[in-house]
Amino acid sequence: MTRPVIAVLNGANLNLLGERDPAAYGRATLADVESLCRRTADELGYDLDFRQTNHEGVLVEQLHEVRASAAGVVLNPAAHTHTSVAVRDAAAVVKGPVIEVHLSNIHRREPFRHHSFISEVADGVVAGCGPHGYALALRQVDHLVRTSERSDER
Ligand code: DHK
Repeated sequence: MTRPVIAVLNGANLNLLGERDPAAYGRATLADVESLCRRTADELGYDLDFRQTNHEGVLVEQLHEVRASAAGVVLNPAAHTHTSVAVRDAAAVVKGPVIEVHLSNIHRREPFRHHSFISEVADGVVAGCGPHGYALALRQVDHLVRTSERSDER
């Protein structure tokens, strides 16, 4: 029997997790984050579609690709969070719940990281919880899928 899929999409520079600015992002690698997501999704009864790109347009296309097929999306837009109306508009057309994740607490960092174009169209935001934030986001996607508590007003 096929299981529903949760897509976890990661933006620019997250391929360098573990070596880039560990004070902000910690020592876990993207492979570590993927393993945690895979375990969590499996426990919740989902298959996982985990991706990373350094290109804004590719992230837009990935959101289009999963918009109707995924039960929900966990999105760490990374730097595109603070710059991209295109990623915001693509996140807005995803049918299932979208939870925005940041490893770091963007509100405790430089002022340019305080604004997110994505939050306005996300069903929830997790920031500052490190890799565990992805597991929290997956649980919230599952919760929203099961209870259909999300607003359809975005
Ligand atoms: C990751 C990045 O690469 C930054 O550009 C964002 C985000 C924060 C994170 O905390 O996961 O500002």
